Amino acid sequence: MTKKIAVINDLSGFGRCSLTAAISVLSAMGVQACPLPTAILTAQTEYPSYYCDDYTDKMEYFRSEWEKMGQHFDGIYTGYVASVAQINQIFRFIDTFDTPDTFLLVDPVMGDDGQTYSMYTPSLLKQMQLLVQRADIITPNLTELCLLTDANYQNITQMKDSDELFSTIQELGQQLCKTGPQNIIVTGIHFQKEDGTKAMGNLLINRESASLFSFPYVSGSYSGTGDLFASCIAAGIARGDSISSVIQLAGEFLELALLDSVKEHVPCNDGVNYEQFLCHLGTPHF
Ligand code: PXL
Repeated sequence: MTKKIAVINDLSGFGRCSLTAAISVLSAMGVQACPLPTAILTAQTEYPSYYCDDYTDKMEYFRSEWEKMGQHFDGIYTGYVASVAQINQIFRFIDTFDTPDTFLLVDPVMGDDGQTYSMYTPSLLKQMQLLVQRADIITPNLTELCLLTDANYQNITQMKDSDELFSTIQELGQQLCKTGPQNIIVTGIHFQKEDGTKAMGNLLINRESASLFSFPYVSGSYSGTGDLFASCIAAGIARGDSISSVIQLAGEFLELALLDSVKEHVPCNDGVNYEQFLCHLGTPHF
């Protein structure tokens, strides 16, 4: 049976992020995406100008209609949220559809590179912290991990010793594991390898241990890469891949897309050239 994931995210015309990323990645990985749009935007919010049609009031229709249909999901996957009201709608959705055989992946989208996105407010963070506690797996970048744990981003990114850096991040992640998700993948950690080369790491943290997946560093902070990564993880879990193998697969997929985007001088707001590499995601990895 084809696995099914409810994807709660916005639809942005430009930026190759949110639902655009999720629907294409899930489909390429053989998983059905059931989109619940939180907003429809002409382009993601980092562009200098965009128009946003907010769907918060429509979210309840999706929940109640899907309940009437008797739908069941193998996974629920949430991404960018524009407001506290949207997170409250997500709680209602989870109360209806998060059964014991459903996993909940929360990508706590709030910022990047030490900066928060324009929708961020302290009350949104509080509500996101509660949502994270309900999740089975979360995929924060380092900025979002620091927000969730009230840690100092500057102090952490200034650490030169990568052992110290990773053990600090592991401790923060395990702090979150105590009250919530069994697995945390901290994405986009910049560090220096022993041979002095720059690298980009994803750290998988659970209550007992942590493991690092490292990839060559590619310059530039592109829109949607976090969404593409989380989408790979959601689809991988649904189709039965091990978490480690799907982190590796997602990292290789993003590396190809990033290298091509740098070569083609793609503007960061446009997101990465990933479409031609979707075919790499097709085979399950156990
Ligand atoms: O990729 C995260 C994201 C998703 N959706 C919208 C955004 C952003 C990041 O800025 O603006 C609308």
